[in-house]
Amino acid sequence: MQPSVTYEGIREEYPPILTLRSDKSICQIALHGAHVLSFIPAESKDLLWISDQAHYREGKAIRGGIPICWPWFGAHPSEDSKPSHGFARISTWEVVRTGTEEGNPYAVLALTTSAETKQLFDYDFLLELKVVASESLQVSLTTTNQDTRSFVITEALHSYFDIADITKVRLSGLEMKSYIDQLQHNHRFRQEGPVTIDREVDRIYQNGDACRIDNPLGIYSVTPTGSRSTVVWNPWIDKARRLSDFSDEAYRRMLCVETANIGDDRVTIAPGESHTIRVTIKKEE
Ligand code: TA6
Repeated sequence: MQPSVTYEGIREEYPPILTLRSDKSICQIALHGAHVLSFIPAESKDLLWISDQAHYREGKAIRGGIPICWPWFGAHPSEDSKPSHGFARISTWEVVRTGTEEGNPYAVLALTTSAETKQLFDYDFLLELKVVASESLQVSLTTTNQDTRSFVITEALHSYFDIADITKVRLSGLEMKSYIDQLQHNHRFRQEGPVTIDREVDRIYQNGDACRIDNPLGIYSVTPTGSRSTVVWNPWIDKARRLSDFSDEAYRRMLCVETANIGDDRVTIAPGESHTIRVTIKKEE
């Protein structure tokens, strides 16, 4: 099979999507939010989870896959009226180029300053997402400051993984790392041993190292570059029920391990400078 990059819609009302296809994997990306929807290595199931109640419309983030949180993570620091997790994931991006690199299909999408973005983030910027699909999935988000003033961002590649049964997951690689527990008044703790999940978890770890998600579907590696924070989130029963795009039992199937720069790890970018955060996802077994 020749590696290819093609446009194809998967649902009538769905924004256009790109499909990166080779004999190693298939990856789909929606232009809405430059949102990686799926990554299916050969002879495997999708490593990413998408809600069967996801919204596919303007102004809404798609629940699942890899939403891009930019230029802020979580609630806006001072203006509640601004969209949670920033505006990158609810904007329509442009396809800049596609092709193959060492036999692997890739796509580069871009979002840049507009009147709408200036309302929310009063700086000139260029944001580029590069996705390369091989046996692994490499997602790189590059911010370039096109303004005359420095600006500060927080960011995340907010990856949702399909792990089949949350009660049978062990997340390793965060041992002895400190973390902020967003469910315990942002108090700091230190991780003892692998992370297992038996309740709502929403933690920001001080971490730039690779993690491994050992689950009933296999072992997934999540390797960050240019990232010093890792967020681990599962909404569990009550929060999942409060989310309109989450079926009640869906919390059992998913786990977020997010490659980020948040809080003390925020990034200051000087005029003309660029910064890249990257995650490489692979099914190891
Ligand atoms: O994953 C970390 C987090 O900030 C959680 O607190 C939860 O809110 C999640 O992101 C999803 O946020 P969203 O705005 O997509 O519902």
